[in-house]
Amino acid sequence: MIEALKRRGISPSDLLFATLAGLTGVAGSYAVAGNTRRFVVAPIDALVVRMTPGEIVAFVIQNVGEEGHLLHIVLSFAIASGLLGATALVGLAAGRRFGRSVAGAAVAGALAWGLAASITTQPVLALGAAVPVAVWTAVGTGPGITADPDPSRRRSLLASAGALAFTGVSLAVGRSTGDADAAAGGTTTRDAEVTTLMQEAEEKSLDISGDVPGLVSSFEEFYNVDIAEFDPDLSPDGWSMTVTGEVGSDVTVTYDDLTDMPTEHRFVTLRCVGEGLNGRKLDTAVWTGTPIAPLLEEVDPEGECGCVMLRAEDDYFVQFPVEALEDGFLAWGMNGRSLPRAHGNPVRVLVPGHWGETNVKWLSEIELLDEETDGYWEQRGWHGTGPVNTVAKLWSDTTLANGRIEVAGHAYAGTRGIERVEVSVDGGDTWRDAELSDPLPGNDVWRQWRYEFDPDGTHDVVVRAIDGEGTLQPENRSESFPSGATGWVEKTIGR
Ligand SMILES: Nc1nc2c(c(=O)[nH]1)N[C@H]1C(S)=C(S)[C@@H](COP(=O)(O)O)O[C@H]1N2
Ligand SMILES: [Mo]
Repeated sequence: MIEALKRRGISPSDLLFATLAGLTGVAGSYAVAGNTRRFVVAPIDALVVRMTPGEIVAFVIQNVGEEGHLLHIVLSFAIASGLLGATALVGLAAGRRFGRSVAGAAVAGALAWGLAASITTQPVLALGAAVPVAVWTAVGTGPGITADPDPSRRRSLLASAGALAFTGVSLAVGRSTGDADAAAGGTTTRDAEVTTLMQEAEEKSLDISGDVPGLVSSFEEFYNVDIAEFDPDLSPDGWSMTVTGEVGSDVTVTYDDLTDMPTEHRFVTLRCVGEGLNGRKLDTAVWTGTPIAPLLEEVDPEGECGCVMLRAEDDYFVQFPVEALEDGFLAWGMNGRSLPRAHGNPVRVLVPGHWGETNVKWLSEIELLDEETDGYWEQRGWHGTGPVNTVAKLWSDTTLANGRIEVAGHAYAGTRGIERVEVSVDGGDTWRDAELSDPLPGNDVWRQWRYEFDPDGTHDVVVRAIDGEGTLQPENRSESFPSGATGWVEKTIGR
């Protein structure tokens, strides 16, 4: 293979410097753009996500879980550094041809800049990728190139060490660049009403000894599911959303228009259809926003199928019956702060009682359709646009100081509500009522449950919920794919 490359005029040293240029180019881009969509890897990652076949996505979610993100990020990183490295290869050849390293650096830098700028549409930030590529190309064709096409060992070592150091520094700089509000909450907008609601949730939380989250999940606790690795980084000022498609007339609303509408604060629980039966992708927040219904009335929907497609800035899309939006909510606040980037800043949709996937983040468009079409997850085999399944989680078992065992968790049934949670400590032969937290206001909120018993050897503990319509949670067990996990959570406990 080295022979084949040599015939094309590419030496091992060229490969080394192209690799270093590719690596530092990606690092430089990260330093200036941070963990945002302006980083060269981000749009490539989005493309990889879009092009990965559904069977592979489903397989990865079930067998690899959250770490699955690593797979596409590594691939996207390799593609980005490979492309930038290729521009360095051209530069190295040009440098040698003209006998001047400056010429080579200029060619590589210009190509790398054009590449990064067209991938990210950020001409200025693209310099972050182009400059390191130019520098390492120059070093690779440094003084003496005409006499000796292979730079000395010493120079190669120095260049490699320099590239590593540069990458390290870039990582540190990039981490602080774009990430500030990604995971944590945005600016404080907490008003008295939200404070009161958060207090109410605090007071209604059961006194549980085990490790069970309270009735409101903090920003750190709240689960996160994104199709891409890089969340859109939008500002409320530039944001607008259009209601379009089969409507009398399109309506576009800006952030200011939206926040001028009647404001409400609601407890809403989200649950991901992809989570395991006793999984933790189930959380609750106090959301601040405005009802969607008045906006829909304004456009006068006239689509044949009575269905709607929601679209987002990360190219996510989901389709479901427009009816579901009638109680829907457009939220711009979470737990008294502006929506964090990770949860859809500036505006997300909340659809009461429906699986998490319908709760579109970074909303950009509501399109009334004439015909049903699959959404992002439906194209990949999931059925997660309808109401959630009822579930009672068994999230903790603790031996108390008095020797009794406490079991506890949350129960959720969407808009049906939770009426009762029953616990069996003998594998399902006999059942007792668990203690339940007082219901929070709202029609789409979980409840905590807790149960204490005297241990006697090993116990097969089973837990099941009865929803607000009196329906018992189905016992039959099924995996999350494709319609959400079902069954009673069961755990062997005893010491
Ligand atoms: N734009 C957009 N919206 C999205 C998603 C996404 O990847 N992109 N993921 C969906 C899924 S599958 C779930 S479960 C919820 C998760 O919301 P959270 O990350 O705020 O917990 O958002 C939904 N909305
Ligand atoms: Mo989800």
